[in-house]
Amino acid sequence: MSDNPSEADVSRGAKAVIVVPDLGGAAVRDSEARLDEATGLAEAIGIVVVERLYFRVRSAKAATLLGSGQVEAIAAAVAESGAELLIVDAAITPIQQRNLETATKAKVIDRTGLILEIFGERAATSEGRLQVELAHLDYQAGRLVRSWTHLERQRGGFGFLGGPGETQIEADRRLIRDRIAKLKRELDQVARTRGLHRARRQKAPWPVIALVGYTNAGKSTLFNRLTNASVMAENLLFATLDPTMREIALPGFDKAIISDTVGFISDLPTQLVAAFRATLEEVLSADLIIHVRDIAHPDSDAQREDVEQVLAEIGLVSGPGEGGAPRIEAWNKVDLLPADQRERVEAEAARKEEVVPISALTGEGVDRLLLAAAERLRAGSKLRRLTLPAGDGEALAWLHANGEVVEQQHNGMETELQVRISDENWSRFQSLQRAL
Ligand SMILES: Nc1nc2c(ncn2[C@@H]2O[C@H](COP(=O)(O)OP(=O)(O)OP(=O)(O)O)[C@@H](O)[C@H]2O)c(=O)[nH]1
Ligand SMILES: [Mg+2]
Repeated sequence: MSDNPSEADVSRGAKAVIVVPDLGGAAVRDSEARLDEATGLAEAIGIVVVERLYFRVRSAKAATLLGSGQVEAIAAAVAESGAELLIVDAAITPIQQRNLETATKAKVIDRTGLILEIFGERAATSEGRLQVELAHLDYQAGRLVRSWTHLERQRGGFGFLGGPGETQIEADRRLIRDRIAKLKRELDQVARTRGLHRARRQKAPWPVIALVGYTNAGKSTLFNRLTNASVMAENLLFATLDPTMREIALPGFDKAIISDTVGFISDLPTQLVAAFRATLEEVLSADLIIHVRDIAHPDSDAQREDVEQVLAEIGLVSGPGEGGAPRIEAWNKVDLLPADQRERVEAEAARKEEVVPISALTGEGVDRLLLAAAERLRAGSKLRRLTLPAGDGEALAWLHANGEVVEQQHNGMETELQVRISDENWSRFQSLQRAL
C-alpha cells in the first residue's frame, strides 16, 4: 500500500498550504472562521501553515474539485512558499487527490485525512487507539476499493495491466479486512468490560452529566472549574479525545458525576462517528446533557447544528419529549463579547428556559448553571435498572409506553432492563407493581 496517496506522511513541522473550497453548502459560514478552523486543525498536529487560500467553487470538477485557474493559483502558492503539503478542507476522492498531487507536486491531504491524523496522534487510552485505527483502516479500505475499480477500468482499456497488480490489491484488501475484524473483536471486548463498569456505576444513585459541544467550545475549561481538576484545556482543536469522569458537588444531591468528552466538528468523518459511538456511550446514558457553546464564535449557530447532527447520528434523540435526556445549553465565553452584544445575548438567554450564559474562564454564571442542572435533574427522567420476571409482558409494555427502554437483556427466568423514566412515572410504576 506504499503508493496509496491517502497515506500521506504528515510529519510535525511540515509546511503546508491550506485551501478552503466554498462549495455552497446548506449552512453559510464565515470564510475567515473556516480558514481559522482549518489552520487550527493543521496546527493541532504541528503542521506549519504558510499560506491560506479561499475559493468559491461554482461547480465541483470530478478531476480536481477546484477549477483549473484555481488549481494553477494553488500550484503557484505551493511553489512560492516551498510547502510540501497541501491541505484541502473538504472531502476529496482518491482521483482528485492524485490529480492535485500531480498538479501541485505537494502531498495532498483532505479534511477527513487530517482529522484522522489528529485523532491518531491524540488517542490516549487503548480503546481510543483501537477506535482510531479502525476508522483509519475503514477510510483506507474505501480508497483502496475505489482505486481498484479505477485500475480495473484501466486494465480493460489498455490490456497490459495484468494480474500482479490486482493480486497485490486483493492481498492488501484482505490484510485490511483481517485487521478490521481483529480490531472489532478487541473493541467488543473492551466495550464489554467498560459496560460492566458502567453497570456498576449506574447502580449508584448519582446522576451523570455529560458535557458535549463543538471542539474548542470550552468543555474542559468548564469541567476543570467544576471539578478542580486539570484536564488539558488549550486553544487547540481536539485537545480532549478520551472521556474523563469526575465527581462534582451539585446543590441538593449527595454527588453527581460529570463527564468531559471529545469535541465535535462539522463534517466529522463518518468512520469516526461510528468509531466514537462507543466512547460516547457515556453521553448516551447520561441523565443530563450540557451543550457547551462558544457564543462568541462567528459560526456559533452553525456549530450548534453540527453538534445536534452528530448527537442524532450517534443515536441521541433530542429532548426529554422524545425520551432523551434533558438538555441545557451553556452559552460560554460571554466574557469575550463586547458590552452591547453581551447584553443582547443575555437578554436572549433569559427568554429561553434551558439556556445559561456563562464564562468558564472567569466563572461567571457557573453557579447558576449548576442550579439549573440540579433543577432539571430533579424534574427530568433518570436511568434506572430493574429486573422483571421473564414473562411479565404487561409491565414491559407499560415501561415501553411510559419511559425509554435503553437496554433489555434476558437472563434465563429474568429480564434485566435499563429504563429512562421520570420520577413521577417511576413511582406510578412501583405502585402498579405493588397492586399486581
Ligand atoms: N475567553 C474565554 N476563553 C475560554 C472560555 N472557556 C474556554 N476558553 C478558552 O477556549 C479554549 C478551548 O478551551 P477547552 O476547554 O480546551 O475547549 P474544549 O471544548 O475542551 O475543546 P476540545 O477538547 O478541543 O474539544 C482555551 O484556550 C480556553 O482557555 C471562556 O469562558 N472565555
Ligand atoms: Mg477538551
